[in-house]
Amino acid sequence: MQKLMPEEAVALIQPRDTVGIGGFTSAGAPSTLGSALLAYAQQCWKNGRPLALNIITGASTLSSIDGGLAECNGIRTRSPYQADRLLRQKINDESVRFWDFHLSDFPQALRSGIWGPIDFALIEAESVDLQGRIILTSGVGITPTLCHLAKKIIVELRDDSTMQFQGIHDIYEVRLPPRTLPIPLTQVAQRIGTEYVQVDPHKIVGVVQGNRPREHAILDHPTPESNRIGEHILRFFAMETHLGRFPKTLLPLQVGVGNVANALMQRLTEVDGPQYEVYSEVLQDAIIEGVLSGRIRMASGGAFAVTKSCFQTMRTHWETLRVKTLLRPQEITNHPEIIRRLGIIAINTALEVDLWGNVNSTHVCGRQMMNGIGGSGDFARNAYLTIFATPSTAKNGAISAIVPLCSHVDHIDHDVDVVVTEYGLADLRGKTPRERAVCIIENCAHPNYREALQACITSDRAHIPIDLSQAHRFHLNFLEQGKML
Ligand code: 0RQ
Repeated sequence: MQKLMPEEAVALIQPRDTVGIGGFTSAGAPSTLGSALLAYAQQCWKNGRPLALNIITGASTLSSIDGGLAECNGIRTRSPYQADRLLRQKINDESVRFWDFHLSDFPQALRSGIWGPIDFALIEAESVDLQGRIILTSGVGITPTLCHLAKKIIVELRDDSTMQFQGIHDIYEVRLPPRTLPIPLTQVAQRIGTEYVQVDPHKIVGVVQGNRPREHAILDHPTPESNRIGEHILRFFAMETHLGRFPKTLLPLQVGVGNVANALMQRLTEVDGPQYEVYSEVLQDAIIEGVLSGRIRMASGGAFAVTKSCFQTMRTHWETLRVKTLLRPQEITNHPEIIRRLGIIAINTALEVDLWGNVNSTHVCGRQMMNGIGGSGDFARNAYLTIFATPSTAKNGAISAIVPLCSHVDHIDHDVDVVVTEYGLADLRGKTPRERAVCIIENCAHPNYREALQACITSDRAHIPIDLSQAHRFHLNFLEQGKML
């Protein structure tokens, strides 16, 4: 296999190529190749020949790719998810084409050919042998699918003597219909695949030595609001267990991305209680802490999306972690069949929730893309119990997260069981739309917005008794005056 310098490797890429980046978030993404690709894209831009690539990933990726390439017209099309401020701006001014996609479904979409040929896969690996067996690192995402579909593969080798990833992965690929088979995963800790990704070694056109520092997640400290949200969920879990609707050991938990989700998980892990399991998309800091404290028996995810300090902790306790954690492709971490079979309790974060239980996770005021639906839809539709959490207001109270009618809907009322803010928890199960609205206003809305929300419910007889003339009043106020009331 040919050894290349990073700049030689990325110079193989041509304008308008479709390039897949391995890993999931920045975990397991090839940071040395990312920096070299950015320098190459900047040069192309200066020469009046922007790269304008079609970039596909598992989820969000390196800032050199999403933010960096976006700045120098290096991205023409992007899918399935991103979380970068600058790229978000380009998507919203329509200079980057963005296809927002359920993460579990994205590998199948690639296999189906809808994206056309994939020219390059850029991946990070711990090792690759002459038979084409690749051991990945801290994130999997769509890497196995990319490796199978891409015409050419460039591997960035990152061998870390204090943290050997071999053995942590469970690589299993789903076939295209009509050859699809049941996925034989019935337990969180079960292995159904291989430790490595098998590729045709002839497709590996270059191997680069990784020398750039890893990019790590940045998380804020828990806020009083997120702690209170955690308390409400804990009380709810205790009650459901007392009523015999949850087993004493809970059901496997999935917890979404971001600050609120991490803070919630931290709260769940701090308090005493039985051991439980995690079957999630990303393993953030609080999950690693839970595994190390013994509260979490087993954690299965797609990536270690952790902060720098947590990564250091992982190094110290790697021998414990390597037997209590597993990394799988996103097609498996988020697969509807498995989520339904394992009976996952899914906790995700919303931008806004309406009085009827619909949830908007993606579009501010129904127009401006935030990040994308990610895996939230995979879990929300198929979980045993679906919880959406959000602080009751955003932007110093100018925005209410509880609105009369969502300005965009990602998760429909039928998929949402519980809504929770720092004020309380609304259990929507078995309630009519009118009962739901009252329950959400009384338990979740910020007191400053309760009266205005109440005024949006009409006394006219209707299954969904919304006053349509008020449906988007909050959003229109925000667009006109910068505040919802
Ligand atoms: O803005 O960044 O300018 O301060 O949105 O809000 O409260 O910090 O919340 O980091 O948890 O993200 C839904 C975006 C929440 C995320 C969302 C503004 C707010 C702030 C961030 P600033 P917070 P979080 C997969 C799980 C979709 C994908 C998903 C997300 C910024 O969770 O992208 O769920 N979810 N994947 O001020 C305008 C509103 C707002 C608002 C908040 N109503 N209007 N702005 N903000 N509410 C499954 C897994 O297993 C991982």
